[in-house]
Amino acid sequence: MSRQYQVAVVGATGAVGREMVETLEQREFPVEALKPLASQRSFGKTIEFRGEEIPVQVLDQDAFQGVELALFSAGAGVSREFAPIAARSGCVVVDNSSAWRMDPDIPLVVPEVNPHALRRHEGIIANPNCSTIQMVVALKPIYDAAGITRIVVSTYQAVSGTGQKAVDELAQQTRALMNMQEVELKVYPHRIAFNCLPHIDVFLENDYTKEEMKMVHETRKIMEDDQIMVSATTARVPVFYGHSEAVWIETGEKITPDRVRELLSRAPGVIVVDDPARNEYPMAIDAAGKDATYVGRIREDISCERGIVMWIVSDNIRKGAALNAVQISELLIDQDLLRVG
Ligand code: NAP
Ligand code: 3JN
Repeated sequence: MSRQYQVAVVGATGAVGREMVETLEQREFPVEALKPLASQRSFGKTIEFRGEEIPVQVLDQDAFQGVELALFSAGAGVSREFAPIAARSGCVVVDNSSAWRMDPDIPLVVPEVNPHALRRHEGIIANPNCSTIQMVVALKPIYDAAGITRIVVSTYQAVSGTGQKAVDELAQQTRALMNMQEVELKVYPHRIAFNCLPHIDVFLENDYTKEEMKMVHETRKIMEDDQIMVSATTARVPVFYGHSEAVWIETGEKITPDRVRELLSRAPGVIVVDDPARNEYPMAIDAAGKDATYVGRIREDISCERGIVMWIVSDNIRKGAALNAVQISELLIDQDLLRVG
């Protein structure tokens, strides 16, 4: 019988936390006992795991005693406070927030791209932002074959990236508008139904948003190349699940669209859907609930000699968050790294 582990999920009642619990179950992760943790608000709630209702426990300083692996998705503030406490008690943390991503001592990992970075972990491993993950999964094979000097990306992000309350807001506003009623604005500063907001996270001094700058910094760290120029525009669209991205790259050496298709068709975690003559290209409605990153509309950029353009789609809550965290955890076991120190 192979080894089983004591696993905690911090933020287990949230959109990402619930998906983490489901992913652990679906992938038959060797969980001996699951400890769902959340805030005082969730006291009395239960989380279903392998057909059992497990009581949610309130997160506190002692919550990690005896826990070997903790998947965090309760926001950056909680991660900043509790991830070091967990690591000090001997538990390995895979953190889904932005709290530790850019710390030079903490690995920022996408298993298909930089699994080797896990080797230097000291108890905390960061999971990148969803928009970054799907982009680097698709770009890494091209980077390895031809180099990438510049990336320009525009995202079309689903409301589930903002959590369950935003999913409810899009549904409510859509219903209201179809029934000639007033819409309520609670989560976003403007109506999201039948609209498109060029605004994700807060605006920064350079007029980009924080989400856009996360894509810049995280891409460079994961690809281990500070020279890649990246510019992002991130937009929220009225889609429930699945982020789409129009990605333009300039390569170091010339590469043809056929060669890109060939590389991506055998790349881990990627499915090429690229037959425009049959109206076949990746779409959020097809990616929702799936594990893969879908790539299509691969073509030569007519404005640049070494440019390639493509369309990349993935489920933001799965590969963009929960699945990537569970895949990191699986690698930790495979490489005998599920230990601190
Ligand atoms: P959500 O649906 O609002 O869930 C938040 C979860 O955190 C809930 O379980 C909540 O518990 C818990 N929580 C909040 N404050 C807490 C506290 N002080 N102590 C303990 N638990 C607390 O949000 P979500 O969409 O799942 O996202 C959660 C976090 O995941 C985000 O803030 C972000 O850092 C990260 N995230 C990352 C990505 C990515 O791109 N990789 C994507 C989405 C989210 P209660 O139910 O008890 O309030
Ligand atoms: O908006 C999206 O589609 C992704 C959202 C990610 C997110 C939401 C709230 C806080 C993050 C993140 O993962 O970067 C954070 C955060 O941890 O800063």
